[in-house]
Amino acid sequence: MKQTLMGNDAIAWGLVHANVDMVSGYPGTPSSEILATVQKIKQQLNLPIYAEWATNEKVGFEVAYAGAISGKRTAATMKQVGLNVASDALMSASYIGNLGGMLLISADDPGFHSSQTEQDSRVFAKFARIPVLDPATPQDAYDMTRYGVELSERFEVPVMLRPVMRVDHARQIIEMEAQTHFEPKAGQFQRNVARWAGVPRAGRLRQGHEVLERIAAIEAYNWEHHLKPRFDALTGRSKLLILAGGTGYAFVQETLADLKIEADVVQIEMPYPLPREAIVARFEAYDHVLVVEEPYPLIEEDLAHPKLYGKKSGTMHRIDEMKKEHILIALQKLGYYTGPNIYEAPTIDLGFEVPERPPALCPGCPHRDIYYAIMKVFKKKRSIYPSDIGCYTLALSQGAIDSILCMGASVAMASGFSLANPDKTVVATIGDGTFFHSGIPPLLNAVYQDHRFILIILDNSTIAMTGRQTTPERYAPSVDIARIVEGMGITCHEHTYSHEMQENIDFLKKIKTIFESPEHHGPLVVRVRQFCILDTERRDDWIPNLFAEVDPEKCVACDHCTTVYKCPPMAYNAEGKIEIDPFLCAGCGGCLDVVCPTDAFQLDQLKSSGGLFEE
Ligand SMILES: Cc1ncc(C[n+]2csc(CCOP(=O)(O)OP(=O)(O)O)c2C)c(N)n1
Ligand code: SF4
Ligand code: SF4
Repeated sequence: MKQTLMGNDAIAWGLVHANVDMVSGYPGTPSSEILATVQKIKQQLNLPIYAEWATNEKVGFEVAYAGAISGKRTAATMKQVGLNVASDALMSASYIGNLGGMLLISADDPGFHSSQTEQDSRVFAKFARIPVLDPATPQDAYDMTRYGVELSERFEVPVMLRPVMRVDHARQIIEMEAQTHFEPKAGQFQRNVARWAGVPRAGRLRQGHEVLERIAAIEAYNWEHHLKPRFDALTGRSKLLILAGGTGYAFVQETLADLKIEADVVQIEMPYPLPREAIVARFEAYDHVLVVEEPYPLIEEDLAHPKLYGKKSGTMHRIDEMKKEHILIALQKLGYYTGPNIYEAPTIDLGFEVPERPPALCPGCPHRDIYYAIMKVFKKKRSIYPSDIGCYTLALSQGAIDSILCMGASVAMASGFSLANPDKTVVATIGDGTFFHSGIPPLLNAVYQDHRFILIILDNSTIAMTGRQTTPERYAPSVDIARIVEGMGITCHEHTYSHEMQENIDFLKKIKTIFESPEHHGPLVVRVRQFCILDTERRDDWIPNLFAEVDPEKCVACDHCTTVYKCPPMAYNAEGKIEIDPFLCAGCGGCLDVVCPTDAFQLDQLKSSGGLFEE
């Protein structure tokens, strides 16, 4: 059956068609749609699948891994930086192995589209000594998902599927199973303490030898089943051989066709483990071997050969994502193409400058108001603002954030900043999703070591940034951030976001007084209950439908609202004064008081009474 699918949907269908009935993951672009689509398929076809968001990637991996140890077919999904979090479990899982097939799906993001690093999950697979499959297209992603589960079962080790963003989010007409005959395996844990609970040194040393034997066997399998048939099919008509992994394979084919160049091309479907000797023996017939892969030079480093050209040799780009222009330039450098750069983007003179539009918080997002209030109460000169990863990271453009590292780091960095800068007030911010993910251990650390800072938990009861996935608190009301904090023996100061800015400011002034009082010591935690404007389940309970407009007589174009408050509907008109775009304004009313020094924001009576939309 043919079906147009996005890569992540293809992976989800691949899991279902591989009879995977336990999928556990943590959201993160570009991987998030995989688990969400499994959830949809489960509902549509009424399938008995466990498909749930875990509290973080390590937890997600471990849930799936225990299922695979019990003989079930399972999968864990995450983005590449999530694999850092799950890596502790992965490293040991590779020693111990599994019985049922387990697919670890780690989606990479070459080009940093929505990630803080460009790291290469294939390198992690090599580090853990597990095989990795690198799809070039959504069709590959579907096929390799099914194949990866089988491979994992055959060799009793987790197998990694490493799609990149251009595979996750590309759409393609896919050939897939027309019918879903879902036949999951029953879980049957077989007690085997020596295997499942092997301890150093005796148990793990033996398993270490098994890891080496297993990876050697997979290497040989890679040659027999993947690489040898591809090398045997080459024409040998060109002196150039191209080894292409992931999207590189698709880009190479298009580039060669565009430039009308003949070359032998081998797709490297499993970039680790590679049978080096067998591969380099095939280099004899060629003058040059170009490696096209992303983002790191993994294949190039593993094959290390004088005829090899790629990122390390400076022939291919070193950073940023794959594009045809990079391959054209490499072909020029190697002397196989002497024509013009047909991919160079033309410069078009529009006659005006297109203003930059950096990512911004949504109109009406409460994060904006809380950051504005923080800056009003805890003045920049006397404060340090460590923050975290979530929608609120976008408050960077308000000047309300001084540091971002990785999920959960705001809390431990607040500890570090407070120790290193005792003359400053450290005001850290973190979302509820990130607090559950990895914010709790550093807070425990700060409590028992008595580190002095303020932590503001921005609790919108969702993981907004990656598509509003669930947080534990949302669907399990017994999970209460305040009680978690109080369980550490400290008070959780509660505030409910108000569209009246002065109320937010007054609350934080009280917090400042408590924090500065001689009796206070250690971390002071605040939980601000708020909402996400895209959260349709809760939005109407929060939005007061107070739409704003600007009194042109009062606006002095001081820039305060466009630089410190920064709500997207606020823009300059032809007279250089601020106007509010009525179609962008969300009616949150947040800007009506305090924000404008000349009080130019006022209620748009017509729109606020619904008049603008009446017949
Ligand atoms: C280790 C890791 N996993 C996943 C992500 C993807 N990610 C970015 S922000 C975020 C969570 C944001 O949720 P929350 O802290 O509740 O803030 P909100 O977006 O709701 O304001 C996630 C999962 C990441 N950056 N790093
Ligand atoms: S998606 Fe929600 S939390 Fe994120 S910026 Fe928009 S309103 Fe704020
Ligand atoms: S009322 Fe003001 S703060 Fe709220 S969305 Fe409209 S312009 Fe932005």
